[in-house]
Order: sequence, then structure tokens, then C-alpha cells
Amino acid sequence: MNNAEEFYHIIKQSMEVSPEMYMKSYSGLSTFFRTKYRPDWETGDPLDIALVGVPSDLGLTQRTGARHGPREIRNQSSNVLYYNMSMKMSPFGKLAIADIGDAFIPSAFDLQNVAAESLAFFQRLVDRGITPIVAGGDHSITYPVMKALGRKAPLGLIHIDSHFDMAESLNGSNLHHGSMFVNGIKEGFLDPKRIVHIAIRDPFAPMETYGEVAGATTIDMDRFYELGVDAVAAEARRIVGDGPTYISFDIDALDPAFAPGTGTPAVGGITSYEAKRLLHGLRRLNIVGADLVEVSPPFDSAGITALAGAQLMFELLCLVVENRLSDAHQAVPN
Ligand SMILES: [Mn+2]
Repeated sequence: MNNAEEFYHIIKQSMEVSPEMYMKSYSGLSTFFRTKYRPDWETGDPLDIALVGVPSDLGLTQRTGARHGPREIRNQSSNVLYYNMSMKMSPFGKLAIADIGDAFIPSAFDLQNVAAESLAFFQRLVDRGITPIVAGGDHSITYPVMKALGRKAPLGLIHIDSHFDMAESLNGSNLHHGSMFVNGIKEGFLDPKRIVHIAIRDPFAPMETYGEVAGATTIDMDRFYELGVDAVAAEARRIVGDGPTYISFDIDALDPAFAPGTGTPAVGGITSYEAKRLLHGLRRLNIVGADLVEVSPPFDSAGITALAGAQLMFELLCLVVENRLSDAHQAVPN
């Protein structure tokens, strides 16, 4: 096949994923990237990768609204077409990928219960060998996802965010959108020496965070600018190595010019192109799960934050697909 034939072959293969792919992007019901909706993921055909929402924002410390994130990211994801020009691939066609809906969290008004119910949900997913790619919700939703994935072997973590999210306790609660990585280290499902924070500009952090004392690395915004995006990605690769690694992307890593719709915006962040390029620099790592959190549609303008979130979720999906198709892929040990 020549290049044009190969391209059209990839597009055709992608469109086989669901009938919605053939429809106009503005029509039909919204699923992530117009993939099939598979609420039968436990009883139906086997699935490799699940796109899933966790519409909870009880962990927020400031502006609210991230509970509306999954629905709006689904909506904007119809603008993200199925070919990744930088990675020269489509995530669709080779693996079973579907939108399985939102995590089952009936205790929606009690954060401890939300975390417990989410953990049970994601544990069932992980036990089936399904890789989750998650849309939040506030950042506290990351806690049960990582805990399910890191049950037998601690995870490395590439954390892209304007804040460290390494607060031990706030107002007497150790569960909120800035505590999950402390919890992860304390409970043993995160390996602190394989944690890297990227794009940090958090003015409320102590001089040395709980994570840094335990061995985590920080590439703050000043360092990001000094190094440049490709060197930042290379440093992240070096830190997490070949072991199972989780990527947690807080949309507030982006400058508010690119992502105004978020709960705790911080000026002086990365651009949406730098965010994409950073993720492209993380290819062929052993990514066992990922999330995109903190999109708050009530504070958004023209859907640009949800669109950025959808695009970054697509890049994460491409990374996970590439890893699952590679020899280096190691299933999460159960
Ligand atoms: Mn965060």
C-alpha cells in the first residue's frame, strides 16, 4: 500500500469501531470519540480498553463543577477525529475499545463512599485485564483508580498538574483533590521514587512536599521552560523506567488561557500543544492506566477546556493502545 492507501485503510478500520463513526460528528448520542457504548462490559464481548467517566467533585477545595466533566468531554470528543497525526496511528481497529459509561457510584454525596464504590468498580475492571482511561471528576477520583491498578505492585506516576496534590490532610479530611498521591505512597500503591510532577506552580506547597521527602521528582514550570518539552519528557521516562506506570493529567496544568474551565486555575502554565507534545514523548512506556481530571464545564468558555480535555484523553488512549500492542506490555499483576 502507498501512503494514501494506508491512510484510508486506517480510517476505514477506525470507522468500523461503531456505526456512529459514519455519522456526522454533531449527530447521535455522545460517547467518548463516538465509540460504542458498552454497559455490558462484564457480560458481553471481551474488552481491552475502557473509556469511563467518574462524575464526582466532592473533593474540590475551591470552584466546583467538575462532576459535569465526563458528559462535556464526551460531547467535545466528537470533534477529535480518529487519526493521530503526530503518532501516525489511529487507536481504533486493532483492540476492543469502548465507552462503558460512568463508574457506578450511587453514594454520590459522601466522598468516602464514592471512593469505596469507585474502587470496587475499577477493581472489577482491572481483574478482567481491561485498561481504564478515565475522565473526571475532580482529582480525588484518581485515588481509587490507582489503588485498583497498584494492588499487587506499586505504580510509577507521571503527574501533570499546576499543583503538587501532596497535602496530607485538609480541614481534618485525608480525602480530597489534593491528597491522593500522599495516600498512594502511604498505602503502598505508588512508588515515590518513580513519581514525577510536571508543570507545577503551586504557591501553597511547603518547601519540600511529602512526596519529595519520600523521593519524588518535581519539574516545576520554571524548570519546564528551561528544559523544553522534549527534555521534560525524556526526564519523566528516566524516572518511571520500564515498570507499570500511571499518567494523571490535571487540566489545570494548562494555562488558563487554554483551559479556563477548571476548579483551581493557575496562571503561567503550559500550552495545549506542549501538553500534546509532552504526551507524545511518553510513547512505549508501560502505561497501565490514565486519567484526565478537573474539567469544570460551568466555568468553561465555548467548550475549550472540555475540548482540550478530550484531545488529551485521545493522546492518552493512543499511548495505551501502542503499549498494549507492544511486546513490552505487562499486564497489571492481579
Ligand atoms: Mn490536581
